[in-house]
Amino acid sequence: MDLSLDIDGVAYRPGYFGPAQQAELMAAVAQVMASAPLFVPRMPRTGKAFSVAMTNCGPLGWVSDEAGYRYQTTHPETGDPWPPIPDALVALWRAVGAPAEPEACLVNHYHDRARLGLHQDRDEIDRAAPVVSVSLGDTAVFRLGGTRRRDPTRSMKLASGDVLVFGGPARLIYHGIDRILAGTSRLVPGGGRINLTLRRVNPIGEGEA
Ligand code: MD6
Ligand code: FE
Repeated sequence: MDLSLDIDGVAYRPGYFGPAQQAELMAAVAQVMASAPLFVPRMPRTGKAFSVAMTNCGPLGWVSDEAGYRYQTTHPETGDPWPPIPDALVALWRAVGAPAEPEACLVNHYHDRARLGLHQDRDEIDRAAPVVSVSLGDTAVFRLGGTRRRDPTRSMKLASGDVLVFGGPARLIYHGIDRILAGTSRLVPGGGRINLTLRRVNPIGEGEA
């Protein structure tokens, strides 16, 4: 399936990964979570817990706590380096035609009542590369806005196997998760939804593994 960005910088490819590929991805992500356990990020300053639990794979991982948002090379609780990004996700990133290898893959886990407020992905220094997202498990109600917080938003559903890419003019659009439609999939052990987002953090040629 073609992954080139639409004119507005978004590529939405429902069902990009079929059921068998989703099961393989889920097994690879379970391995990631076994070596880098899910943790609960906290809001900068207030320390309020996110409703989403997360981990990372790749040379860098995104973390958030009282000290702020940042990318770092180690897990905040175990102190270990993040495990490698599963091959199928690196292949997806390459299929998008991104100019350099991915440096971070965020793994977000949503239980039934978890949500993620409207945000921009702007903690990366290199924003020339797109952000590539894969959804697994329960369907999410996703909110997609514009590059300004006050821009109108629309709602769409992200189901297991769907791929969403934000690049070019859409790289900094506001987006979030309104809610999870519990019980819509049986892919994730114990239920819920997992979202994987692949990113480039540093400009090409810097921080190269
Ligand atoms: C989620 N996704 O789907 C959250 N960010 O659970 C994101 O925050 C996201 O899907 C950047 C690009 C695509 C995304
Ligand atoms: Fe995001």
